[in-house]
Amino acid sequence: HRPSLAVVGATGAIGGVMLRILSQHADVWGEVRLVASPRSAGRKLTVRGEESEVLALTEDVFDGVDVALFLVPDEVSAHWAPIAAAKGVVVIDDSAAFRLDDDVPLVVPEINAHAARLRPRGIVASPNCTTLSLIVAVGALHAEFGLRELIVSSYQAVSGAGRDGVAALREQLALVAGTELGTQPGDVRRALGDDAAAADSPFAAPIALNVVPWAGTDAGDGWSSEEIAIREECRKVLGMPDLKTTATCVYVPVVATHSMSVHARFENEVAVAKAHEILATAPGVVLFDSPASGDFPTPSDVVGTDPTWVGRVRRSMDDPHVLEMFLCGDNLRKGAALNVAQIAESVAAEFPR
Ligand code: 2RA
Repeated sequence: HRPSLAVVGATGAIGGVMLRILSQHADVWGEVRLVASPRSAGRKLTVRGEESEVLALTEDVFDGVDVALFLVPDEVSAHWAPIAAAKGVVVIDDSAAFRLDDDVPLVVPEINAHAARLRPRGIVASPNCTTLSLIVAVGALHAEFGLRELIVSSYQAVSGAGRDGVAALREQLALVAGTELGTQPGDVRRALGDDAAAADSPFAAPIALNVVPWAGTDAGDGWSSEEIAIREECRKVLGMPDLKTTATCVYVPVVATHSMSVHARFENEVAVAKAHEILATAPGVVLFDSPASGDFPTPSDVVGTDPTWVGRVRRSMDDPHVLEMFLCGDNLRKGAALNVAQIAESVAAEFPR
């Protein structure tokens, strides 16, 4: 039979992208059930060309479901994913709740597809958006050159912080547009400070006319949770628990698509021509690297697309083992919904036809 699917969090930012992906991909599913908080239940959404009513998240909603996609905040997943799994549902979870648990595989199909088959708790986790964009490119280079160290700086889009992040950027941009703000220390902060909408911002500083070097929560010793997530998730997906990894995570006034500058040191000496060859053929990667003709990825040019776009590939002038590059990946597509859909489709293939 064709397995049945539940999409939990169907009304959220990632849920919306998931419904589009399910409508675009080869259809491997029987019934598709849309689920959200009781507040959103009763809304009608379209998936696979059919309108469907959103059901409230309850234990019973998982009756008869084979696979459930959880596209919800950490605390919702932490509570509900084990409930669904206990009913025999295979859960593919996009939250951070289980990513680093030893008995939950963390899967990027281009890198470690096999890991999804061993899931003792019935839960498979999908990495953070920053990890995902990064790892399809770096993992391909690792297979050839042998990765030894990663140093990453991110330029993250506001939709990483959900619909509130996008709302904050739009509201703040409206307040600063056409002004002379951004010329005096603190003038942007002051101009936004009393605005109620700006006060609701999920960002630690103004995001209009600015960049904000803080993403997530305090992880101790000066690190943000997003920086630790990149380190631990890259180690887990690559199966390299001792990989040296340092990240600095920064929000920028971009709506969707995260960018990263990457310094990767390898065991073997690297050559740009060989790196180009690998990146040009790696699944999930597009090489776009002719900077003299203006060909390099930018978030506003690649938003809405599936792959990680890589450009500015250079060999370090000081170390023949080091590649520098710049990459962009849509944090809502591969960075979230697409990777979850890819894992789910590989699980669907396990069901007898
Ligand atoms: C972000 N990775 O991009 C975080 C949460 N999705 O903001």
